[in-house]
Amino acid sequence: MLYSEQVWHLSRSDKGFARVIDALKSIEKIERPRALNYSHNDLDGIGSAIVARRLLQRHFNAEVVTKLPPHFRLTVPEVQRALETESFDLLLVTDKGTFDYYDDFLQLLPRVVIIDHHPHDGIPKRCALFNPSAERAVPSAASLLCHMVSSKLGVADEYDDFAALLGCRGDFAFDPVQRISAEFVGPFVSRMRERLPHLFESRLDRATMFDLVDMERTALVNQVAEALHAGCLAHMYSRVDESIGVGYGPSFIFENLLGFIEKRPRLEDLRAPHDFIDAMPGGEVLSGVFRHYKRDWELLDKRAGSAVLLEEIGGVGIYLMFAKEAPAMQVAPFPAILPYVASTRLESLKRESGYPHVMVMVFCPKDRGVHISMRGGGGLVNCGAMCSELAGRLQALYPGQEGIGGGGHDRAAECVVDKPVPMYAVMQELIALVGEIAQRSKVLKV
Ligand SMILES: [Mn+2]
Repeated sequence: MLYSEQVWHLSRSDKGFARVIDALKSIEKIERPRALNYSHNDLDGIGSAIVARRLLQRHFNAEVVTKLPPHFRLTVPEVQRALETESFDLLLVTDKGTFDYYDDFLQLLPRVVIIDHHPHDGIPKRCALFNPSAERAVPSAASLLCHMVSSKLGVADEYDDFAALLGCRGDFAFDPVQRISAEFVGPFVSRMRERLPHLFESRLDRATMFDLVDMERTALVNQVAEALHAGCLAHMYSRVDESIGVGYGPSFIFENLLGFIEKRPRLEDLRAPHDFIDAMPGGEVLSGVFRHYKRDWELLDKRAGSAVLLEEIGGVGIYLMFAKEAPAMQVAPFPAILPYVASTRLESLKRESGYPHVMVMVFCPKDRGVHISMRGGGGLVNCGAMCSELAGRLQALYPGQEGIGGGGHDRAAECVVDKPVPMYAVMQELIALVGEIAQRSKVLKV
């Protein structure tokens, strides 16, 4: 199917898509509408914010305020605070989950539009929601969903294409070297491969965080996306290197991408990662951050060398990795670098162990407590379910204790347990949980 056909088909078959288009069109009658966009602070969220901003500005002559807060779910008090000093005609929430209480924003503003690709946590009924992944697992990226809306309205141009492609890359929705794509993003990725083939060509170079199978090769789109991912950590590196001086990495990358687009570079002429970085207004700072990041990656690559096989659950080898994050990432409440390094181990552990699938559980002591990341599982052992079960058990053991939470996707999830819960208690519960699930799966097999 062609991408244009997919968008046309969705606009007819997906009620949420049609509602989002209608809700956006309703600001057409306002002369200079004002829109407030909250987006996720990762690469996909930034791609979404860029496509959304350009759509609102160019098609609706809107004034857009973009916010990329550090936490995932948007809360009512947060929006209330933003509305204390300014008023808006539209609230657009992109790549920030699907929660039923998002309907409550309608008490604050006349129009609320949600564009998201996470499994829902209660479906909002009154605001306009476009989320093809809400009810069943449809891997995609929010920046592509924004691009679909922009395409339907006839606005998306080559720079929106580029921003959406980076978002899809950031969320692991396709792999240019292995030439595979999640089904939903397939038509878009094929179109991009035709238009900008040099971004997809496999090249012999340092493997990036996105090169999970073949460690000898990468592609330009992976290299650029990795530099931008590193840039999102710029504020963490500012704490250890004063010369960086970035207050908040995600906003830094958002502004740099907008500045890049403003110069209207010919994308087909940019042939190396540095052609992109140098074309950004903060290119020099980004280069410095990227150097820190690559050094840290090497350090963590060594630390991640010692994964031990804990158990086998239904044919999936469960590995435990005990390692610290890079020094500058000690205070990060989010998966910074180590979990991505762990992902690059899945393929070699699979080969070594002979299991058809493996899962890596990263046990990472940080200044604030313990951060556990789970990766892999081959769709047989669910990372998100395990992380939320572990968090639930620890919450029951330490009632009233704040800072315990866990959940995520099928093949990538997090569990964070803040101090004063002792590290041994977290380890004990984790091991007990793996033991129980293994036991259960053996009983079921018999
Ligand atoms: Mn996303």
